Amino acid sequence: MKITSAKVIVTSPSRNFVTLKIETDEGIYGLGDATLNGREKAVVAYLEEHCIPMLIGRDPFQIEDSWYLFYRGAYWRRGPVTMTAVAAIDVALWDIKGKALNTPLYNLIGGKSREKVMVYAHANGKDIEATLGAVGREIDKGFIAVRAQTGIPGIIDTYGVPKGDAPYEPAVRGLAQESFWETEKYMNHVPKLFKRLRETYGEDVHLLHDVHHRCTPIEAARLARELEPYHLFWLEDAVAGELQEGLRLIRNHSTTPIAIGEVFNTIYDYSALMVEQLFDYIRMPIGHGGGITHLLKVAAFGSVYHIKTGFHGPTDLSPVTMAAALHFDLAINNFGIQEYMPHQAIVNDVFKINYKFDKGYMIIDDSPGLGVDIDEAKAVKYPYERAYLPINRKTDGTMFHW
Ligand code: CS2
Ligand code: MG
Repeated sequence: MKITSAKVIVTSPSRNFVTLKIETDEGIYGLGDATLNGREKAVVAYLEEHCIPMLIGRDPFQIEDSWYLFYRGAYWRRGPVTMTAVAAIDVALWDIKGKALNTPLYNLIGGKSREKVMVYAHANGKDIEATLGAVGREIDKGFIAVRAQTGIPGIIDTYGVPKGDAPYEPAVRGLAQESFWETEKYMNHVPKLFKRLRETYGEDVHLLHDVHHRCTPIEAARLARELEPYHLFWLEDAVAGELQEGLRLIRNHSTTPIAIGEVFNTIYDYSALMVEQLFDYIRMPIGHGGGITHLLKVAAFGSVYHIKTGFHGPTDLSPVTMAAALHFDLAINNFGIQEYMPHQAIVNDVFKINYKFDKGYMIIDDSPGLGVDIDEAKAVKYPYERAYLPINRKTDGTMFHW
């Protein structure tokens, strides 16, 4: 079998998505998600100008060699743009192989270790009372794990809490919007939310929270320790991931489980943290972390240190990444949990999906390969529009982490 062509499909049903389609001389094609929220066109150019010419004529079954061709062969390695492009190629090749061998992708990576995948929902509200109600609604839908984010008194808008009733899509069309932040107000308020959540819903529901890179290590250590009585499933992105040793401070002060790495893109972002056991859940998604081939290595390395997966799964990763994640989550032993933010219904006009939510878990069918597809004719109906993620400043104007 030979790769005969490849194309990048950019479409925007509710938000921008970038999909790589690799076609072969046997009529089988594979899909990869190349969406990088707010930087979509950078990945399009990287794929079209620098990757696709090297793909033509290759044997799609040579997945390992292709991975190293596009990693080591790039010379300029790592980074979100490069590794999202590598991921899209990798997942598309696994999709082709599954279709060619007429078997679902999970069978190519060890077969099922479980029948279904535990997922967590997003619940948010403008204040604690609204967030309590939102968590209750997700529990009523059947979720057994819920991430809770709340507005903070004195802060106009904060990460994870949409303005008004529109579904939460952080990237907005037009130029980047500014929000303003005060860590102190946030730190003093969040423990009150989780105290109320445990008082209201008891101990059984898994509760998660995303700090979204906004604490210093010592602030994160204090927050993690103050949340200990509420037994969080995890505290996510407590500090900006660049300062790897910052996680040592959190670990020294608290037993609250730590998740990190949705903005990571290779094992090298994780390896030192794993060896020192400074975190508990791998957030790096298949769509940004070099694909299935690389995440298999990352998850295996993590398993030595009792680290589990907890893949990023927001609406800014396409259904192609969600399907790839679910196959991966079904197969590996050290699976932890999967983030599941349902895409808006209009997305299903373009992407045909083979997975569904069922009482707190996701189930994916046994279609060969990934099992998802894209309708190119429908994709054309939704033209790309540049969108920016917000930027975040301290209230004195200092540029901060969003
Ligand atoms: C968040 C994301 O889901 C999460 O954990 O961190 O929503 C993140 O803000 C977006 O993926 C950014 O595009
Ligand atoms: Mg996050």
